[in-house]
Amino acid sequence: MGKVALITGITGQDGAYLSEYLIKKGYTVHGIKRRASLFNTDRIDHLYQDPQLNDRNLILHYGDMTDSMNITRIISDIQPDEIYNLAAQSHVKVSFDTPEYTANVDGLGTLRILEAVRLLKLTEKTRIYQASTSELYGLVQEIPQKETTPFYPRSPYAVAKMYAYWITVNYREAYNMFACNGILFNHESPLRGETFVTRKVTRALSRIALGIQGEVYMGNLSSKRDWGHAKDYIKAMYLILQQDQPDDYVIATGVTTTIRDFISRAFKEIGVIVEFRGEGANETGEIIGIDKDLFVDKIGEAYLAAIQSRIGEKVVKVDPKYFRPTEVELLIGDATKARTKLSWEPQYTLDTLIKDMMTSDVKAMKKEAYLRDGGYRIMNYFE
Ligand code: NAP
Ligand code: F7E
Repeated sequence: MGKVALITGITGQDGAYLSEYLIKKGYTVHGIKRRASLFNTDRIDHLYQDPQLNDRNLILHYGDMTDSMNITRIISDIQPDEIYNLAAQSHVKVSFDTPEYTANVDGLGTLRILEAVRLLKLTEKTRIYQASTSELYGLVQEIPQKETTPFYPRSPYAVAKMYAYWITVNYREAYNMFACNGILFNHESPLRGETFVTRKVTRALSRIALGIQGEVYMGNLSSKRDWGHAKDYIKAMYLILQQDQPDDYVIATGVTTTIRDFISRAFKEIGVIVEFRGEGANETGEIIGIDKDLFVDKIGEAYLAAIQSRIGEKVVKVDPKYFRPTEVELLIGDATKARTKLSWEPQYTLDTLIKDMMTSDVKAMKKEAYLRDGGYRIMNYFE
């Protein structure tokens, strides 16, 4: 019989990729979803509809990380072999507005999982993966960051995740539990939440190219992130729980890039050349040229004249409302331990990640443009 996994945060980016990955490996996957006033299972709905995947292998339960009894009951009913604790209020900027809630979900939520496993006497059976984060390094004390680099969290999110990191280590040491931290650096995909910077950019640039958005307002363009693809990173989560001994691992690509450069590369992917000028809140990104063949190939002939008429216009601007009270300026990870001990290797580069995200968002935004125009652009949508 296949293994049983419980994924908290199954409706999020990582939960969606991980659940598909585990079902394909023969797992029965249980997930905790929140009650919402609108449908919130878009990212996993296809798992029910795919005839290749047995829909009985995916079972959803209503729940919330703030509700100890709910979590304990679900774990008691399921008796999982593995728990992947991915649920979190995961937006760093939002954590400054909702610090107590973020601490409750991201910090105490992890304790609730660990304590439920302990009280239910499942410590020998159930392995636990905790979604730790490169945000723990915050004001970095070492470059690049690895498992032994001291933490210096810079947001309520990161401080909550620091509690979760250490309570996971503590339960491992105190109760001999198979509980592990994956210290994952930023990972993105077409399923990334729309308010994280990469997805905000790939959506906005697609809309600008299609003429349905004029410009995009950004925050700090100079911060640097080590971005990988979520499809590569969920494989590391799985590998971490398959080892003989529980341990903590950094998962990263080892390449860091500014937000500014990410925007330039995403524009370049569709044949739009931008140049950045100015500093801080006065910095702007201006269209300085179009690679016609590439633009026609990626976006469509019908949109070419409109984008060419915008050469010389500023399409990226800065709005200080997106600045954070304390910023994490530089992240770059050293995943040597994961590469060596887990044999983990990312398949995607930053350019193939950008290509994947732009292709997906251009397609989605063409559909939006088509619907907005009442079918007028039908030829372009289907080209
Ligand atoms: P995400 O897309 O924001 O997904 C978060 C998930 O948590 C969603 O399913 C969300 O449900 C759920 N959730 C939020 N609050 C909850 C609550 N009170 N009770 C139950 N569920 C709740 O995040 P992600 O990018 O997939 O990241 C997965 C995990 O890895 C998170 O813990 C994140 O902090 C951590 N992490 C992410 C990255 C990254 O770069 N992506 C890097 C390091 C660590 P709804 O769908 O209902 O909102
Ligand atoms: O910001 C800057 C912003 O929100 C990245 C979460 O998954 O990864 C994520 O946290 C950078 C920051 O991700 C905008 O100031 C500029 O320097 O995409 P982000 P994050 O804060 O790194 C870590 C590993 C996690 O664990 C988290 O859960 O981009 N930035 N302009 C902007 N950021 C946003 N969101 N929006 C902007 O307009």
